[in-house]
Amino acid sequence: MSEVKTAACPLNCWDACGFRVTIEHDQVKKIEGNPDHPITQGKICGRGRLLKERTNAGERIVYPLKRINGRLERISWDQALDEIADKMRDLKETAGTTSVMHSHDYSNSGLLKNLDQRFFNCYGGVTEVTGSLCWGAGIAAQAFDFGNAYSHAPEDIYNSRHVIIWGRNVVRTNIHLFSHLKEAKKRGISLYVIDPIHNGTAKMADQYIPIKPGMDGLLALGIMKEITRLGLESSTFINKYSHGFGDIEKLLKTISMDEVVDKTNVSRGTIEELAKVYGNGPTTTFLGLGMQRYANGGNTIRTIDALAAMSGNIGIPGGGVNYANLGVGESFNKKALTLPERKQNVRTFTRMNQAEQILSAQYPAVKLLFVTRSNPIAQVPHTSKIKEAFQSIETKVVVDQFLTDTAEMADYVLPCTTTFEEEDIYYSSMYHHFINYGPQLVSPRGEAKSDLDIWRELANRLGFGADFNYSKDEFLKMGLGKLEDIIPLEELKEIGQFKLPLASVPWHNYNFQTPSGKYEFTSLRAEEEGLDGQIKVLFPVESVEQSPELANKYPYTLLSIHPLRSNHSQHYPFIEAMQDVAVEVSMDIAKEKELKDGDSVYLFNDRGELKGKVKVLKESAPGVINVDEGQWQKFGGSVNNLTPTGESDIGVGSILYDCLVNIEKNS
Ligand SMILES: Nc1nc2c(c(=O)[nH]1)N[C@H]1C(S)=C(S)[C@@H](COP(=O)(O)OP(=O)(O)OC[C@H]3O[C@@H](n4cnc5c(=O)[nH]c(N)nc54)[C@H](O)[C@@H]3O)O[C@H]1N2
Ligand SMILES: Nc1nc2c(c(=O)[nH]1)N[C@H]1C(S)=C(S)[C@@H](COP(=O)(O)OP(=O)(O)OC[C@H]3O[C@@H](n4cnc5c(=O)[nH]c(N)nc54)[C@H](O)[C@@H]3O)O[C@H]1N2
Ligand code: SF4
Ligand SMILES: [Mo]
Repeated sequence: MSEVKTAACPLNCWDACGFRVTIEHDQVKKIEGNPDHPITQGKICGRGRLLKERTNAGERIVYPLKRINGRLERISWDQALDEIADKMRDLKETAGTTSVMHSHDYSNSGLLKNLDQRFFNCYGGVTEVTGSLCWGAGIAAQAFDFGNAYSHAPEDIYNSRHVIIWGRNVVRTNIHLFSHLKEAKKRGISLYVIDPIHNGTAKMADQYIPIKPGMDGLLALGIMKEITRLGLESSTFINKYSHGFGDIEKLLKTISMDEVVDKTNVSRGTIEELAKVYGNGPTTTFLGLGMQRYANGGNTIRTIDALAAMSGNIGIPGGGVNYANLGVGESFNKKALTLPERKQNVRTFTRMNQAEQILSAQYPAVKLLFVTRSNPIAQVPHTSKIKEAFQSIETKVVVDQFLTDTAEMADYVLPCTTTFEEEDIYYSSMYHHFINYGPQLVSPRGEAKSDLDIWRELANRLGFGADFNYSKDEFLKMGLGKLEDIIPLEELKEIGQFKLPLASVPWHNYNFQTPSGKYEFTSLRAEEEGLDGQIKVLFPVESVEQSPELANKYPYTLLSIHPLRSNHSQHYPFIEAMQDVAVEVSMDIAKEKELKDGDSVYLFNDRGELKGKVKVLKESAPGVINVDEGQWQKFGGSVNNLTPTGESDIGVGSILYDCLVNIEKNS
């Protein structure tokens, strides 16, 4: 007998889809888009569908493993949990709780996944990772400018005259926005794509603008200068609702249009056209995360925000700078789940720099590492460093479903359930306003346990079992907090998804969450934090402008964008065509190095090297190479062998794309 149930996608993604899952004999048979989910409308991507393989695959880890004589061998849960709890108890007494480190990310967007932090906080507080490989610089930028990062409701796009896709790979990463772009085009709304790589979205654009990596801030300044020359700025917005525009005017005086053209790879004519596009709105901008993964990333986003603001595109239907939708995550009561007040000690390392910090930590040294919801060996920059750091830790515990590059290094691997084997509420603070409910649909494979049950059993052994003595429903209600007043858990379970009551046009009342209550071209909050609140001209750290000698040795910019068919490292094992390193190179590099499709090459810089096969990019900015992120060691290795561990100017973000390399043919 087969049954079709409503469920939700747990993957870290803009779209947070609703599913219809066919179950037969306690097995997942088919995953489709939920036609009744207002955003999903029956359409999902291959990553969602492959969650079936991720549940049913033979390669799944379904028993606890322990390294014995160098090999990972099956042991019982009792043995694994007893030994880990003994170690934690011992460390608490001898070295202090911060000798335990928790390295995690957000691969599963379930609300209950936050309970890992409850566990470590109740234990007494550990060494935590902070900052973001993903979007930190942009979040900080929008916090300075608007006071928060909110997006317009998806359907507001039809109020726009022009749409700018700026560094977002929509066709790959945000497929439901792509559907809206197609419809918007049909309705005569014009579409511009600004990206170093001519991606699938660019194919559909009225104009594709191949910007040089990391130069978007300078381009935005050029457009603002042109807007003021044409008198297209919004004096109402500037005078009534903003603070600090004088500083922008001063800065624009110092900008030479020739320099803008030269450094951005964007022509004078295109800059004028973009000035008219912003000046004759409503114009909506969809920012991706690509252009803020640079040392100047925060300043870049702030400059683009300023462009949209001074041209009067903020707070109006059809306008906005859509980057993130933090209102979604803020709607939950996460503190009730994580109990931050329970930690007595804490030490923080950054996600980017955890390797260096582990290696230099002394008081106390890191003795026990927990990795959950992440695969740092593949996803964190500078692979050789992070490997060296993890190797230096006595005991490593990895909670995962598969034997990833990180799990391969573990002393204990604890098998966790997949999304269809557990119940949760799923959401993404990136695009739309819906939250989704996902019920447990099948029994856990083998002996896999949910993350929550693992924490619960360890807590019982460590003497704070009472903090986990709640049912799943009680935890879900705790996390829903005030939301329960408008959407009781039972009702959410029944309807499957719920639209949060968030503004469809953020800042429509011009009440910004900044210190002045206005839009801040110069940020008072930044000044309060002891930073210079002004927007500037800043360049990537690995660029001709900032590091001419390095650029001489390593003349090309290496991007490492998100793969089409995998969510980061999660789907590579199931797609044979992905099990090779593809090195995409711009035409000028191909010409200079005499490269053609299929040639074996290696990329290198001072941090490492990576081998792969060439694919020439037909259209792109010059001097650009791309290798998609997420590749496994056994299929050729992660692009992070080459990437830098530096931090963005603001927001403790990664600078993964601020990376120079050279390339040679394999002899
Ligand atoms: N298929 C797929 N979808 C995903 C994911 C996945 O792994 N696979 N991951 C999800 C997650 S966690 C995230 S954070 C999002 C990310 O979503 P996106 O931001 O759309 O994706 P990225 O791959 O980070 O990069 C976006 C684009 O930035 C461009 N870019 C790079 N440097 C620059 C620059 O200097 N200027 C400009 N203008 N553009 C630049 C790249 O060429 C790329 O087209 O995607 C989510 N969706
Ligand atoms: N070079 C380069 N590196 C990048 C990026 C880039 O653009 N370029 N992008 C960065 C970005 S935006 C992000 S968000 C990060 C993502 O980095 P990660 O989140 O580390 O990447 P994933 O491959 O999604 O790894 C997640 C792991 O979590 C496991 N997992 C899935 N569900 C669960 C669960 O419920 N519980 C537990 N315990 N484990 C689970 C999966 O099996 C997988 O092994 O990568 C960053 N790294
Ligand atoms: S990965 Fe994203 S687009 Fe694909 S099914 Fe999941 S939420 Fe939808
Ligand atoms: Mo991300």
